[in-house]
Amino acid sequence: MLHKNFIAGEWVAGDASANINPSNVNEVVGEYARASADDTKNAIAAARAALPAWSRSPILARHALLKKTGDEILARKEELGRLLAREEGKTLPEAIGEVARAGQIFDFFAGEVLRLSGETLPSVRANVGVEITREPVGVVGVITPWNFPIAIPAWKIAPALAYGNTVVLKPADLVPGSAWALVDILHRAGAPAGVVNLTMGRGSVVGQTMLDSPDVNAITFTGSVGTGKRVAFASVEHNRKFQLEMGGKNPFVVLDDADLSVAVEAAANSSFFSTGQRCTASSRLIVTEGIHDRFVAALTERLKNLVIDDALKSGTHIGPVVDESQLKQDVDYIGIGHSEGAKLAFGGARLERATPGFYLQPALFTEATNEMRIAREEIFGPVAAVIRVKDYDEALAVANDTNFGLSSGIATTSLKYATHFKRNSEAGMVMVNLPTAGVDFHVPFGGRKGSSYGPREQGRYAAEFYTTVKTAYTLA
Ligand code: UN1
Repeated sequence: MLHKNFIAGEWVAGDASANINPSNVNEVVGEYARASADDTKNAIAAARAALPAWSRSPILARHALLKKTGDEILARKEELGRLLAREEGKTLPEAIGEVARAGQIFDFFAGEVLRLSGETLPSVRANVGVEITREPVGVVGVITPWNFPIAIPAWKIAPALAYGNTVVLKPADLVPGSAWALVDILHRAGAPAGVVNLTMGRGSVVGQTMLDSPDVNAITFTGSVGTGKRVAFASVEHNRKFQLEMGGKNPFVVLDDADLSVAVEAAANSSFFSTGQRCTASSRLIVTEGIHDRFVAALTERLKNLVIDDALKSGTHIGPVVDESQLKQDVDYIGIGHSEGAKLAFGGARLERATPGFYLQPALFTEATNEMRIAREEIFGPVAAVIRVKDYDEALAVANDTNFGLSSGIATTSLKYATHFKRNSEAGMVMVNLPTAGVDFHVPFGGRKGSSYGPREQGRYAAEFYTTVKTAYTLA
């Protein structure tokens, strides 16, 4: 069966592309239609046509749609988790967790619909009142990456709909399956025709058509720095609102006074779980010299015990890399680390498993410096570098010496250092004795510097992006 695009309330066929399982490249997860530029234009026109009614729809209609969608996602989390693990390669427990997160996000925004509010206040002029309300932005283009095939579409679409916008979703070409399932659920949960549209396919066709359209009022994007810049330039041209979540080069600091097992667990999770394919992953482990050798020895032991195998196999800790070109990038960076003089303390080899897939051993470098490319450029794979520092002050300076600023972490038992780090780390999200990745769904998400642009996503802060403020004055 061909999984079609969804435009103006209809399933629309297109050129088929095979969705391949990275744990077993002989297995086709499904056939998915690629949208053309015309399909994308039709989807944008449908979203525009649906906007007046949806933006004024009763809050109970919006609440019901989001609630029903969240309920179905949660009820089907095992099955949708399997689909997600098969198309993306994260382990089944990670995938089920991601699906649950998507369901909870819809649930959260179903609640937010019932709490929409504004402000009324007196004017500085006599007998004049002021009302401040939030209105939808309009047609929102949603462009999502391959590494969170359902959670990221959910955390963009749920607030978009809650605040009365209509949507055109372009999921990453590598993982259309979870996005298709999500749109199918929204459709059956009662989304009126045109309110949610799905255009799968290539960035150069679907994404570019969205960027060029004067009818797209806002674009929310998660992905690479390069594509993010293109979204930004095109959006400025059209006076369009945009929000970007891009790369990270997130530091995880380990101080002499850290609880070693807490530090090792958080570092292993930050750097290697989900195959290191998270923008919140930590690829720089900044370790003070008193604990350095013990930390490296314990982390290496931990890595030896990790099972890298088929994402669906029980007992697998780390699934495959998502595809051939990402694998090549990871392996290239391991070569670059070598040639820059870092020492490969563990891993980095390609692995053979029962099925042909993109299996890579986690790679841990030591003796790295913060100037090396492996410490400055986002790799987006299971590759991390330990940087040895003298003390906390140097650790903080190295942690902040990066073009990125998404998340950061510190392992310490000192309240003084934990407090200082929370205040002085130049990142949007700071974790104490916790992994840099793996965030809650009800609080703001986002970074600073080269990582992000525009308002935060998720939680109540999502309203900043998905609404525009109106100030109305009335003479009494
Ligand atoms: C997480 O760490 O829980 O693309 C979420 C990404 C991020 C999401 C990370 N936008 O990896």
